[in-house]
Amino acid sequence: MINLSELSKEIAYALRHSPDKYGLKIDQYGWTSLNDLLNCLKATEKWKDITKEDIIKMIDKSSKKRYEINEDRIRAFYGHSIEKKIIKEEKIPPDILYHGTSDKFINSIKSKGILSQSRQYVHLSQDIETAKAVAKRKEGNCVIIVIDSKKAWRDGIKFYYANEKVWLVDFISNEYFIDLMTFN
Ligand code: HQG
Repeated sequence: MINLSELSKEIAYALRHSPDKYGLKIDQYGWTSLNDLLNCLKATEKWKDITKEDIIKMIDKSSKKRYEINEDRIRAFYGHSIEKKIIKEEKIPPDILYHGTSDKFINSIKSKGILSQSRQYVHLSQDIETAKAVAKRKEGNCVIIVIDSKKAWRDGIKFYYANEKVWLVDFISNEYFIDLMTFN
């Protein structure tokens, strides 16, 4: 039986962080060859029986929309940390967006703004539930920062669309923080 969650993590590693380790070339929009990815996984003991259908199933069954297949290509919608910046589609954001984080980071975020850290973009959530899920991945209490994306966009900040729940931006200054909500 293929463990779909482990498969998703392995593919995240290959498409977002370390394509070189898999011998994959990622183009400027994040695409790579699905066959190359399959062949490289099949060469390992763990994934020797993997099929294209397993990858399709993993994408379909996941609660998060992380990957997209287009004919013989696959890409991750967000999360990249590779050196070459992935070009994302610029879009007008909703008036309000959210950033889920940990109370451990909040003092630094309050003074420096939201930084992309090891990733190419800052990740923002479309709704509070999504932001909570993002925050829960981190140690500590969840903090949700409410962001005035309408004002930021009017000020010329570019917003990029990742999927229905995830928006990307290069940096969010603390002047756009409307509210902070803390959860245990
Ligand atoms: C924090 C997952 C101190 C930031 C999620 C975050 C998302 C600061 C952490 C996607 C800071 C980076 C991305 C500052 C930001 N000082 N800390 N000035 N500015 N931070 O994992 O947004 O499941 O790189 O708040 O669901 O948590 O992988 O980013 O806590 O959509 O598909 O630095 O990854 O999706 O953490 O998560 P991350 P993220 P997947």
